[in-house]
Amino acid sequence: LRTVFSGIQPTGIPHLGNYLGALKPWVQLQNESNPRDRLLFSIVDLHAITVKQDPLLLRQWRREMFATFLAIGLDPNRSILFAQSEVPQHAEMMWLLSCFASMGYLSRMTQWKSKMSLPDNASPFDLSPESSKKKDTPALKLGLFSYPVLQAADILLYRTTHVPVGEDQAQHLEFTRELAQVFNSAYKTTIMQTPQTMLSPAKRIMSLTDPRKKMSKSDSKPQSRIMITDTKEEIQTKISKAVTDSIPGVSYDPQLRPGVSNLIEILYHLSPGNCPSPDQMANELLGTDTSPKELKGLVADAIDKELAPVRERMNEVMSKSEADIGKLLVPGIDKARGIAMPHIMKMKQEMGLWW
Ligand code: AQP
Repeated sequence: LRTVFSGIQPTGIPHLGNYLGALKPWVQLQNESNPRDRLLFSIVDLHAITVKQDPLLLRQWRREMFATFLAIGLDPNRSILFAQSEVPQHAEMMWLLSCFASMGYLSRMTQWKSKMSLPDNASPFDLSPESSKKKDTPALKLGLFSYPVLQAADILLYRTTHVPVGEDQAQHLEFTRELAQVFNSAYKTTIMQTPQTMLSPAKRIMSLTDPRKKMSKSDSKPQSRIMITDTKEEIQTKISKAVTDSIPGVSYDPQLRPGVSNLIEILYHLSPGNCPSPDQMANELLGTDTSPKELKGLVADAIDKELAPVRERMNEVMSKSEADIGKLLVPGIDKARGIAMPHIMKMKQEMGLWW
């Protein structure tokens, strides 16, 4: 039997990358899994506060993210849906694991560097308050630096066997497995389950304005992403302005033609079963006779077809009162705590933290 855990940060309305890379595969997993599998999907709000957040906006985004869960078809009777901050064991587990996390390993992770717009070879030790003042770079916060430890805690807390994520998270999963093994060997135990990564087929949907960067909720340019609540007109406008190139026809070559290839990739993931790969889709269905403009028309229609029902259900859920939405979250919080608590107890016993 499998235990599946995955999370998403409440840092804005999810975009097409989150939808194809995470949310849609979660619903498929839920609908195809053995009824005895355990599925946990979390709004990881403790991760969101590793960068500055406006409290009112964060509150709104948490609510919108939960509405998104329901709108895409996650079922609170089948999946355990909850916000991370409502289950205090995540923070407790993080502390226990922090005592095993290597600073060297964490300094090589890319997330804190990309969130602070630092080069890949940046070192946390160059970012003490004194040196950062000199360089006009904000000081690196412990929470942002240790983000992967919290992510490992999220996963290991439920003895998760499978973690469905996009490619950007693969490095963190590697770290999680390493921490699990370090803990097991330190206490000569098997209490920590080593989880498997389930990479979604839509590994990395790229920004529409800069197709060499991934599509992201926190990109300052709203035109860079399709939000799952965008209207048909908004989808058409954003896709029609998506950066492509001046090479005639369409072909799949992410290095040479990142913009066109990203659009083909999107179309491919929205046309299940039509073609075995984006490459073949470009060669067989599209080819040199299709102009980038025609490709954009096909992509915009496919996105709208996919997102129209999600949009409608999202509006329905958001029209419920705050109290009614809150009530729907309670069973998930209780179930998550019910799994987390005994596991933390066992860990503490292994560690000598009991009377
Ligand atoms: N562009 C993407 N293509 C495919 N999958 C993606 N994911 C994110 N962006 C893409 C997957 O979505 C899940 C949830 O991501 P997250 O909210 O935890 O944070 P993130 O990966 O940092 O995503 P964003 O949208 O870029 O948020 P911000 O801007 O707040 O950092 C993960 O499974 C991720 O792989």
